[in-house]
Amino acid sequence: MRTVALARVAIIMAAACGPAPASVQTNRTPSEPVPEPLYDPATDKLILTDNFDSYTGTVTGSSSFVSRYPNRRAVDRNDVVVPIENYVSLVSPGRGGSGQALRLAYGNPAIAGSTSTLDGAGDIVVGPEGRLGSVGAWNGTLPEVAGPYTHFLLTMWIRFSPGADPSVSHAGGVKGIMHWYNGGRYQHSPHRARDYGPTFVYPETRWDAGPPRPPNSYTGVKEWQTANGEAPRFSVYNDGNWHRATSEYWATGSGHIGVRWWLDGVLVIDNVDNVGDNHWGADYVYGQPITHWMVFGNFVNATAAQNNPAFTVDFDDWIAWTR
Ligand SMILES: [Ca+2]
Repeated sequence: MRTVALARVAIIMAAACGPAPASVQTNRTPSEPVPEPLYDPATDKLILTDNFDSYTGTVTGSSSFVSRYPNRRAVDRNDVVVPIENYVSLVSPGRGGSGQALRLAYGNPAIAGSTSTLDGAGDIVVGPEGRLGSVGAWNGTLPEVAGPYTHFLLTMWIRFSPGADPSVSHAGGVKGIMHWYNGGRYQHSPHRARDYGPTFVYPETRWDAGPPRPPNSYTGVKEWQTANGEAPRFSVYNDGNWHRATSEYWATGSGHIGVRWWLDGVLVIDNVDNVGDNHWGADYVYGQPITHWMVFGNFVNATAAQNNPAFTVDFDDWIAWTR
């Protein structure tokens, strides 16, 4: 997994999934931004919610993080698999000034520009893999709905160490929020890569929702909802404050297809029922329903991990649902 570069993943995924449907019905005016969805217990079906407050430790105590999230992976900067607690911790207070949050440490603190003193990983993968396949599998009390999900909504709060940048040492950055399906994933990655011409690297890191996804001016499709029609700059979100990320996926069987993504309540991308024809060569086609998510992925190789300034990324209050 680690050696597969972003662009390569995109090409493989595009080839495997085939062309997107030419068009799907919509009753929405394209110029009208869709408001950020909020979980409604009266009408929605909760998949999972977690505030990380009750855990006694990453791996220790009567209620450890790994007892709830048994499928995980941590790899050091030399590509060696290590115990997850080397790079994953619970920090207090969490969002809102109380409780706990989950902290992932990346990169090399010896590199200039580090925004964390923690020894950092080359790869961390944590999340509810294998926990969403049957009703009650999460903690036995939630009204969990078994996946995979053709309509999947996920909100999480994310905080980066101030000035964090996963894409200093390599344009590929890290994989970011990974929405997994059978055999692959839809990624929301911080990176600088462009797999289309004429310039192949952004001068600054972007937070993409694609593999990578070109500006609207290149695709001819209004997917990015940002003012310039491009992936948002990562520098807006690496200020040390909590930011809210909400993604909505539609895939196969629901009558709709595509992704929406809101950052701090602002719609940054929307291609639901308007995914285009992928003439630019590499994009997701949303043909597979979501099984689970994982964060926050890996650098493209050990050299990139070793040479990237250290940073941390925290997570709190994630909630997933379908409707
Ligand atoms: Ca919390």
